This record gives sequence, C-alpha cells and structure tokens, in this order.
Amino acid sequence: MHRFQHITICAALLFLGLGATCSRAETGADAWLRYAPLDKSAAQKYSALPASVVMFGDSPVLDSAKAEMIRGIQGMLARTLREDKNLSRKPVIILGTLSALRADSPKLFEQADLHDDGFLLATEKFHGVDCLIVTATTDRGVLYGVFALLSKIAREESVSALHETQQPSAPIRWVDDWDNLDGRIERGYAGPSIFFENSNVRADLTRAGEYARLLASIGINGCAINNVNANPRVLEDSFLPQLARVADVFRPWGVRLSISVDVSSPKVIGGLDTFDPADPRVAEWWKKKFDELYALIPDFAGVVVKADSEGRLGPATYGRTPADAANVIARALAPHRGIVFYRAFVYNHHLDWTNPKNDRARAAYDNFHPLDGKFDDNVIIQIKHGPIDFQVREPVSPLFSGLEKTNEAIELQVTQEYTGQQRHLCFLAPMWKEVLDFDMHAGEQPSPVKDIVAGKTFHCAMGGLVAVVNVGMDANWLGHPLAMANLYGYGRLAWNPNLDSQTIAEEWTRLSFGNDPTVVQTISGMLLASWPIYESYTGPLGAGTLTDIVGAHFGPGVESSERNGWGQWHRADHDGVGMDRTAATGTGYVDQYRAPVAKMYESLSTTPDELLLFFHHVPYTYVLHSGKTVIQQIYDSHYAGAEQAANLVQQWRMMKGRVDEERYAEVLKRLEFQAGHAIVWRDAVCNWFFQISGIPDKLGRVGHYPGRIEAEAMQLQGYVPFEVVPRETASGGKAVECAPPMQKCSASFHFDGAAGKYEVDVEYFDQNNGKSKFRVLVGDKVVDEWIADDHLPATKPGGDSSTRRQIPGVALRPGDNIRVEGIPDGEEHAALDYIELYPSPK
Ligand code: GCV
Repeated sequence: MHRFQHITICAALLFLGLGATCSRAETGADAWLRYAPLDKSAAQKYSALPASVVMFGDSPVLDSAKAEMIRGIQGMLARTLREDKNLSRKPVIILGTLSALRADSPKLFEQADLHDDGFLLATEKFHGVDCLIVTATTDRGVLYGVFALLSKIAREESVSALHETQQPSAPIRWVDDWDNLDGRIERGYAGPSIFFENSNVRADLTRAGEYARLLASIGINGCAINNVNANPRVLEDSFLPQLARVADVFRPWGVRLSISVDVSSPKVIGGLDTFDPADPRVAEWWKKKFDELYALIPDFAGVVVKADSEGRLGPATYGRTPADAANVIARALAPHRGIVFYRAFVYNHHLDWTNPKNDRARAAYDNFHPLDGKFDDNVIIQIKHGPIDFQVREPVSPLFSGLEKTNEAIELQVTQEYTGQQRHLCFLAPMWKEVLDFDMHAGEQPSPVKDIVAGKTFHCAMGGLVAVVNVGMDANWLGHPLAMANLYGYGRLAWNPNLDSQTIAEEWTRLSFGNDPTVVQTISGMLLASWPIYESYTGPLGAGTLTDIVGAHFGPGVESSERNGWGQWHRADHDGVGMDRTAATGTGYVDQYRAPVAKMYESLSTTPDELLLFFHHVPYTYVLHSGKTVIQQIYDSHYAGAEQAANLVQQWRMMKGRVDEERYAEVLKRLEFQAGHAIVWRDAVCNWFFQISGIPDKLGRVGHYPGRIEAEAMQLQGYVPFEVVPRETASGGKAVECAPPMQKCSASFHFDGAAGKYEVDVEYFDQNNGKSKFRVLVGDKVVDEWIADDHLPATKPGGDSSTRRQIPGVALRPGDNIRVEGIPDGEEHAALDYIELYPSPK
C-alpha cells in the first residue's frame, strides 16, 4: 500500500477509536519525522487549529516550510490544510519572515528579539483575526519554526496559547560525513554513501535531499559530504558541477554544502610543483579554484581540512604551520564569505612508545595553542571533544581553553566508531552533555565548553558544533533503529546545549515511537542507561575503549594499543595500569588545563574514578573513591555491564505489540547481539587483566564458567582446535574450526546435568568472508539451525566475530548427546568457541 494511503486509512481508524487495529509498517526512514496519526482524544486538542496556511514571501526554503506544514498536519490529524494566497476573516496559519509580516503589519511583535536562525511561534491577532504565526528573521528560521510546531503536535503538546521564541546557541551547527567518492564510508555502519557512487556523485540524490530535510528539522545548517581523508579529485574542474547538484538538493532545506579538501591539491590536481602555502602560486590556485566553485554554488559554505595527521600531507612538509595552511585557503574563500574548518586532530602516529614522556593527548594543544591569534577570521579550529579520539570516556580537550583569539568548534561523533558501531546501543547525549557543561575555568566567570565554542567566553565571532554522522543507504540511516537518537540528540544539543538528556531522549522516543507512556518510559530509560552500560564492559576507569585499535575498533583487543606508535596507551603491566599524565611525574599533559582543572587532575585524591587511568598509573590494588580496588572494579563493572546489557533485551521485549513489528524485530536482533558480545567483552577484558595482574576476582567469576563446555574439549569429528589471537578473545584461548578439505564437521558431548529445560547458548564466529551453516541437535532432534551471515567487521575468528546464539527451552536429560554441526563456507570455517547451558528461565 502507498504510504500516504496507509496513513490516511490509519488516521481514519484512529478517529473511529479503532487505533489498536492499526499498526504501521515502518522502515525507520522517516526517523523522527513520522507524523504518525494521533489518536482521537489527542487529535481533539488541535480541533481549533486553522484550516488554511498563508505564506508571506517566496523562496525554496519557504516552500519547504509550507509543504512540511501541510504534510505534518495531514499525517497527524488527517486534515488537508488549504493554501490561501490572501488573508480572509478566518483564522489561518501564517508563515513568513518578520520583515515580510511587518511590511503588512508594522507593529507586529515589536518586542521580539529574533536574530540568526531563531524563530517565534505565536498565537496572535493579525488584521484582527486569530492566527498561528511562525516567523523568524530568515526563511531558514521560518522552516525551523514549522518543524518545532509540528514536533509539539506530534508530542501532543498544546499549541493553543503560544508565544515561544527559540534562538540557537551558536551559528555553526554542522555535520561531517566521511563518505569516499567510491561510495564507501570511513567508519560508516549503515550501507554505502547517499552522496557518491563509482567515483561520482550519485545520479539519484533523493536520499541526500531527505537527509537535508532531517538535518533541517533539528536545526543543522551545514554539511560536509566527503571524508576528511579527502580525495583531491573533489576539487577537479569536472567534479564541481557534480557538487552543485548536491547543493541543489540541500538548498530547499537551508543546509549549506561544504566539502573536505586535501591541502596538497594544488600539486596533485593543480599541476603545480608545490603545495607550500607560502608560495604565491599556491595562493593563486586556491583563489581561482574557489572563484570557479562559487560561480557554480553561490551559497557554498566552505571547507574542512585534515592535514599532517594519520599520513595526510600538510604544511609541515614545507616547515609551515597549520595557520599558514588554513589562512591561504581562508583568504581564497573570504571574498565569498566561505569558511575553513581546520581540524586540531594533528598528531604523530609514529610516537616512540618506549619514552614515558611521550603522549598523544598533548598533541592538539601543543600544535595549536602557540598559534592562537594567528588564524584569519574565517577560520574555525575544529576540536575533537577529547584529546585522544572519541573514546567511550575521555576528559575534555584542554585546547578549548587554550585558544582565546581563535574561533572554535567542538567535534562530536554520532557514528559510533568506538562505541559499538550501531551494533551496541549507546546513546551519547549524556556524554556530550558532560563535555559541553564542563567548566574549563578559563576566567573569573564559569566557562563551560558550550559557551566557549559558541564564541561567548572569548568573544569570538564564529563557532559552534560539528558532528561526524556517516548515515548510509540503509533505509533507517544509521543501521540500529535506536541509533538515530544520537543524531537527533546532537542536533538538539547543537541548538540548545542546556537541554537535558532525559528531555532529549523522551522527545525522540515520542517522535519516533509514539506517545504511549510505557513506550516513552521504557525506551528513553534504555537510552539513558546505555552509555554507562557500554562503558562498563568496554573501557574501565578512563583507560580508553579497550578495543582493537589497529583493527576495526569494534571487539575487545586490550593489548592492541600497546607497543606501537598510535599513542592510545593504557600502560598496563604486571604491577599496575594507567597513563601518568601528571606534571609531577608524568607527561605533563595535566598542565595544559587552566589551574583549577589541572589541580583536580594532578592529584589522585581529586581525580574522579571514571578518569583515574587516563591521568594516573596506579597499582591494581589501589583503592578507588568507591572503596573498591582497581582490579576488582574492572571485574565487577564488566560483569555488571554484561548483565545490564542482557537486561536491555528484557526491557525491549516489553515493547512487543506496543511498537511496530519491523523496528521491534530489528532492535531485538541488535540487542541480542549486544548482550552476547558484552559477554565476549567481559571475558576478554577480565581474563586479560587477570593474566597480567595475577590477582583473582574476589567473587570467583573470572576464569570460572559454570555450564560452559569448551568446543576443544568436546568430541570432535572433522573440527580441529586452534589458538585464537589475541587469546583472550576466545574462551580458554582456543576454538575449533572446520577447515578445508572438510565440508562438514561436528562437536559433541554428553549432558550430565539434571533433567529439565535449558537455554543452550552457542558461541561461534561469524566472519564476513563466508556464510557457514550451523545445526544443533539433541540426540537426533534438531533444536536449532542458522546461517552465520551477519556483516561483522571481521575476516577471522576473534573478538570482532564472536557471536552468541541463544536457544531457549531445550529439554535435556542426563546422558543426552548434544551435537553442533558446522558447514564451512569460503574463508569462514564454521569456527566454534563453546556451549553454555543454563536452566530455564535463565
Ligand atoms: C577519518 C580516527 C578514525 C579515522 C578518522 C580519524 C579522523 O582515527 O579511526 O577513521 O579518519 O579519526 O578523525 O580524522
């Protein structure tokens, strides 16, 4: 059925009080703009809403605003707003800028304090008639006002006596997408690019337009569409008209196009023998390039630059500074009012790990603080929120208070690179709130990061927030249906960083899943609990995400950060763990903060437990503020986290029948994966620390797994044991595989427990280079079978591929033969780690 028809029929049923019979098929594509039909009593609240809309002015953005208004009311209230050209004696909804309305009614809203993209929603008499007015200083503000009004209705808030002004906190509210021109996305977890395909801009940009609409609905006004590891081709003459097509689909939504550029472009595609920013030919090249670009895209917003970082070329090639590189580009953009976002993510990834004074966390401040005041006015330094790289917990970057005469923007990450890659639920608004609210003590008055980046603290002209998003062609944009709460949360915080996480979580849940109080409470509760849960089994006490940092950044890989130049060290050895970053005995990083903050982190006694290992190297027996030792906290938090992850599944199950089947099933699948993977994480991290510290878990859990039967201890036919690397990513360090020439293998054992019903959990490895088949039999009876065809970021058995299959309610009697059969496929050898049995219910 056509979606529109479905909505109309649904709305009709709801009006007849037959809502329960109406369930919507949902792909997640509508995100928080579902405009789902309100039930009869809720819809009643809006019976006085005017029946027509009048627009003052004419522009593509205003057209979007009007169309959105009509679409939203149609979806939610099953009413078709009439489009009137002129006012009549009847109430209307009026859309238009304040100047357009005042041309008609000069004294309207005389007290209104509106600027930039802010808007006003008001019920007001216009020419003596009651009207609902959405106004702003810009067309874009009017569009934002329409989205805000529709959001209120979707959340069943009253709109009958409105007088509400909203102003964005900062002028820059951008997103960066790390899409490559070949259509792949760096750190993208939801399908290929919506912008590029086969080294060109997609012929069909429908999704790009829909993305712009989503962005506009949360107040985002700029989008850089290609990877910061930029392909110079993006600036080739032949490519520019393709970029103009993207700008065209963005424009009706007030989203300005930006691109990432490579500083070596003048040489690589420009035919010069240099890209030295001090060379006049290079300056001239940039100037000509942007003149050309602006001729095609007059509202082009500017560029993002990653240089001298992770192998990218940069001004250091010529002994020049980031300021030299930023300014040469900025001067070419300035006549067009374009801006440069120069990323502070400049560091040496070949650091000498044997030198205890080396510290990657120092890099942004060391590189940029000395350049404060040397950047042109249209340069913004884009600073990752923490000094390392989007770890599950980091302190705030000291660079925020290290630049007083330079525009700044904070860079956040919606795409969950280090926080579960949209396979694990991890709602990041609470983390971002902590960062934005953190007081940098940069003067007499409180100076939270949110004020600094908004330009308020140091009186900078420009600044704001940027987030790396990486939506893909998957219908639901980010893969995990609940991950969209992060994009929504980012937009809401960029608009108003004073919102609290709970408000954001509830708003998003209402808009995405409806207003059923049980649904709102359950889903928002799950969201709010999810970051601490994820942290508790992946990154204890500020040690950083203990993932495979030289691989996919997904599963556990505790040792991977050590003994290499990447500098994500946690320095765990036999005696203790943590990076000493103090001024007294460590790398001196602490001194990059202003005195009160430095003082807090310098001392063990005032460093918060959750950041202890980021700042200090301590023995495993060190006692935390909580009263636990470090090692016991590592064990306890991992066990608690895995349990809470399992609990998320139970909570979600309560949503059955209360939310649509499609998203219910998709979320359930992902939460079940997460619960299994949390156990993989728990065991890997706990065993690794047990091995290195030699200190047992007081509660006797680590290394003891009742009900677990290792595959290598089973009776094997065709399967062969092998060592998994790193060893902690498989139980007992080993698994079994069905390698060629075998075409089918089995592993079996005799059950020796009490008769009853059991949950049989099978831990196997699901790689992305084959689709093995598994079958579990009790005696001759098949109790489950499946294909290992997930798309995990793994080509070998280990922490990235380890997956749990739960088979509930299996009847077992003593002596029963339990057999797992594996049929390998391609490079995937149906590898098996263990089986675990729990009496039902688990
Ligand atoms: C786009 C991390 C990521 C990289 C990313 C880089 C950056 O290192 O793993 O994929 O590159 O950050 O932010 O530039």
